Amino acid sequence: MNAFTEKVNKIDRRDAKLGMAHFYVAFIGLFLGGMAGLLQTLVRSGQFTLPAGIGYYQLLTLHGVVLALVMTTFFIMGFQFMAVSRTAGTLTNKQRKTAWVGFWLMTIGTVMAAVMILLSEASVLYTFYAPLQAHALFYVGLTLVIVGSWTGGGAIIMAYVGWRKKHPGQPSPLLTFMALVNTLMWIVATIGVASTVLFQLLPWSLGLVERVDVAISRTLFWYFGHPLVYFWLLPAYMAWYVIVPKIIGGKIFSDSLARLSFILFLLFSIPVGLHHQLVEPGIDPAWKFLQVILTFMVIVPSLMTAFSLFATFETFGRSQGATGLFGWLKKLPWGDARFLIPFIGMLSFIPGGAGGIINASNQMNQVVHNTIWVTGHFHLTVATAVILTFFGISYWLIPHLTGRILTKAMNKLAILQGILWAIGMTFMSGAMHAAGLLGAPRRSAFSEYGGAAQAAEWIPYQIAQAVGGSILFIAIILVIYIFINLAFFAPKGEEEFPVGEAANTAEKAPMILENWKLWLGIVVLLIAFAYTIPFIDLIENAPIGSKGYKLW
Ligand code: HEM
Ligand SMILES: [Cu+2]
Repeated sequence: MNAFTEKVNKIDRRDAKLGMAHFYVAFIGLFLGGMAGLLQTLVRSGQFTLPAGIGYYQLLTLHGVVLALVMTTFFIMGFQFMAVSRTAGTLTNKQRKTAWVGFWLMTIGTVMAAVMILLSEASVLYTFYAPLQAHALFYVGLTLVIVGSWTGGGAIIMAYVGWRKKHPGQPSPLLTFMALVNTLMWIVATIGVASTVLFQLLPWSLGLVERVDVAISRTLFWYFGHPLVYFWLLPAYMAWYVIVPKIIGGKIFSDSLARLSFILFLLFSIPVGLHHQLVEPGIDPAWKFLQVILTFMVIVPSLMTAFSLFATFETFGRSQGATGLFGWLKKLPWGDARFLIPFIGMLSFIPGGAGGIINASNQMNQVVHNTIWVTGHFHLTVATAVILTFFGISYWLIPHLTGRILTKAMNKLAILQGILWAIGMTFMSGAMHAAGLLGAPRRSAFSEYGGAAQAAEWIPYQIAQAVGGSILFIAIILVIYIFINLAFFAPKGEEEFPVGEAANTAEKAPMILENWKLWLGIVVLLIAFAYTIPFIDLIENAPIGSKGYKLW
């Protein structure tokens, strides 16, 4: 590599600062949320009671909000800015300023929401379902987080448009394309949650209106809540499709296939929220059925992804002389944390995805609905597949941004960290799945339910969850230690920002994949098709609504 490309491949210092600001917040959130998670498992084991008047729901709200809403959003925005800066070029001053405005809006909003939770004014869980009613400042805080993410999203859109103007007729760089798709999906999805917060929950908690329509509020929440999980997942897919191939020394299986799968996620992740409301009265089963069918469409790009990734691994192994059915597995760089940790994430997505198909199936959903099985499911998907991939990204991206390197010793520690996480999650999530099948409810502190025999069956699994939670907390301490090392103390040097190339460089991605009028048009049509009549039904048959409740 010559000096010129070296220089081009390094992220500009001003952009690096923007990235690091996001990662500081994300890792502080990880630590606080992880501590809450540990305490939850201890409470649920029956061996521990919370001190100082902390409520279980207060703790659980903190855990859900800080990890699922805040830590993920900050990490993702930071990573996407860096991916765009690396592949479409340094942000312009205007773009960077916009991104900073977004960062500060999100940070102020986060602090407001967190303070309200800590003051015990907002123990409404991260789904903030009405008729539970939080302090208005909690809703204002969440609104600022969303508006901030739109502002940051605006910077990504500007960077994309700028690149396209300078390179007419050319497909955009793959990572930039992917960051753009995720941004567009996020903006369309968050319109739902912003609507319920601004038009329903906020006026209601301010006392401007007395009652709220619960079913409409939940439907708007889940219009957002399902694509939210794809907002978490697609950045992990960016790493799996584009970064991991480069780390192992291989090639991206197909650039066009990767783009097509992202477009399919854009189309099919939004008009499916009713699969979270399968037991909700007031929505005609026909529409639930339709949205379940649309949900299953997402299996197509998921399997395309699995196929591409393993094709990359096998092709690489065989190029290194591997023979036999599985000989290529031996050629993969198992000692490299940047590969191993996201790889464990990919593996956990296999049972995670299978569980998702169960949850989305009407009949099986009746068995697992509101049990702790569901919690087990999303700790496999977001808290393992996605988060391990984020750790894997951090282990090269943080030093890249701070001008340091991941030393051999830190790499070893990182591997230990990833393996501990996987073991802890296997205990915790496995026990959650099992207890859920035995009927144990989610979102519940310890109870013997008046000595009921069924509740006694859950206790061994709750103890296993606490064992898993404790192992996970050790892994959190390790990841924070490594983060601090990479941010402040590791030796100076150049850590690579790996970006893969397609196996077939002659293949030019079809320009129709960048026709946003077309794709966003289809998105709008699908949403209108899936949601218009259910919404008309909900409005026409609206009950008088509910007053607010504070049950804590
Ligand atoms: C130290 C690691 C972790 C531990 C020990 C842990 C533990 C737990 C436990 C025990 C619950 C369920 C409590 C209940 O339903 O009563 C829970 C819920 C939850 N966790 Fe975690 N967790 C961890 C990491 C994560 C991560 C990394 C994320 C997200 C990225 C996450 C997201 C959630 C969410 C969204 C809930 C649901 C909250 C609700 O039902 O309102 N957790 N966690
Ligand atoms: Cu969903």
